[in-house]
Amino acid sequence: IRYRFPKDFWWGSATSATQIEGAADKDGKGKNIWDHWYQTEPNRFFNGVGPGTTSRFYDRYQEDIQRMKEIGHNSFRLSISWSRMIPAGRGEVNQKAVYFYNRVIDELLSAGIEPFVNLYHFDMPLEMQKIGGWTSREVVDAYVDYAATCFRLFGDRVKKWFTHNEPVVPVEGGYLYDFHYPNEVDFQKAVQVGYHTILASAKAIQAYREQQQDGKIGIIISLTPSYPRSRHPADLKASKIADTFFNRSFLDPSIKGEFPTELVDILKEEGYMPKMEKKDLDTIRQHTIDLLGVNYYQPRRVKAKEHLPNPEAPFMPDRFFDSYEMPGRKMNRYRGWEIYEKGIYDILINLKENYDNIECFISENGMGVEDEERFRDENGIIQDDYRIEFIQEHLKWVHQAIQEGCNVKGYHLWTFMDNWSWCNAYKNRYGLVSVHLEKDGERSIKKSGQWMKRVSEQNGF
Ligand code: BGP
Repeated sequence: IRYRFPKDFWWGSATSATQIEGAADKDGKGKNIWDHWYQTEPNRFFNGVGPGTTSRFYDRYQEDIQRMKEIGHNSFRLSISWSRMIPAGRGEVNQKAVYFYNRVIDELLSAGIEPFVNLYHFDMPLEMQKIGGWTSREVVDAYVDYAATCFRLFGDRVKKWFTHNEPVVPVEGGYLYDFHYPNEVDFQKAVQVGYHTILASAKAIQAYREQQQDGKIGIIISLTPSYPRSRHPADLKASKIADTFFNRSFLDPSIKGEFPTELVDILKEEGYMPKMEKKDLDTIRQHTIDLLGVNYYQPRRVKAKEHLPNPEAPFMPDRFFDSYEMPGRKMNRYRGWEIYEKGIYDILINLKENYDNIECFISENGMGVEDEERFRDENGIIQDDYRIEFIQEHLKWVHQAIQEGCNVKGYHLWTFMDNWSWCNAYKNRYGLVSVHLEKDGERSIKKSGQWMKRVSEQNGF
């Protein structure tokens, strides 16, 4: 074994409730924004396939957990669906949801798999969106109550909690670039949403500690390391601003308890400061995370702006930089994302050097590929060698970072089994296990799943 990982390394995968559970209107679940958006605009992104059509983990979790065990997982990330737990977002708790999540947690534990539980994965309850979603302070309070309820109900067995997955995505998708509900373009709202998410995270952490829970609590952030086109000062500056907007605006408050001054200066100067209450900044300062989840898919390539921004156009972060397509870059052409393995190492080194070497793990990394059925061999196994190579090349860099002292505790792949996705339904498949939708969701372990089994059993490759 050439690449050996530290003892007790977390090997597993990540999922989210909306993407795998199905049972979208079963057993008292309330609607969330995805159920609603699909109902009102089924062909916008979803190719006519909505969040009701998933691998049906809700009904099939027992066999799926057995499969996780079979491929060597010692840990697994799921999210709790807020609108399943508390259908209206606040108020009454749905006992059938409590029963379901209890069963999943217990089943995981008895299979020797540690549950990592995330509280918010893009799935705002519709009733909460109606009063403004994350733009609303009331929603922050409702979220904190929901979080506290989950800690109380499941905290005896769940010891790794996360307040949000990728808080930048609802900001970008919902309020800047139009790919998440409510698909508005409004920089002021975007700032408010980002701010409230961080505040909600700090308040949930506070609630967790007030309950004297003995696990760890953190946040999952997608990091897109920013690389300038050249060492020219204008390119360097553009890259730094992009990094501040998309990475540091969530990393800094989560770990250091404060927003980057560069960001605050821009917001002040441009007149976009969020609405805040007096004690908020103290709350954010006092309740920082124990553990960081890093999602990494792609880098951000940046150059100085070539043309002055149109002053009439709505204010956007990219009025400070242009994106840049590096010649010769490696692409995942299905998703349109660049593949740059060393990015994962650069992220980890940055955390070591600038964020106190916070305890972290790779909470998502993965490769979506279209039409994988064409790779199914005569034994029914999908020969996804490209995925094995993708994982392996990233793991080499994670290994290197560990050799250099980075505090990395695990690697979770996106994702366990092929799932429904926000903007392309089932077009791209990411799983270690395939899900055959035409054959009633039949599962089969891909070659990458068998490979992951060996990697986790040998703790390396
Ligand atoms: C991350 C999300 C996941 C997942 C993944 C793949 O940003 O946390 O929910 O969907 O990206 O992206 P996609 O499904 O859009 O290809």
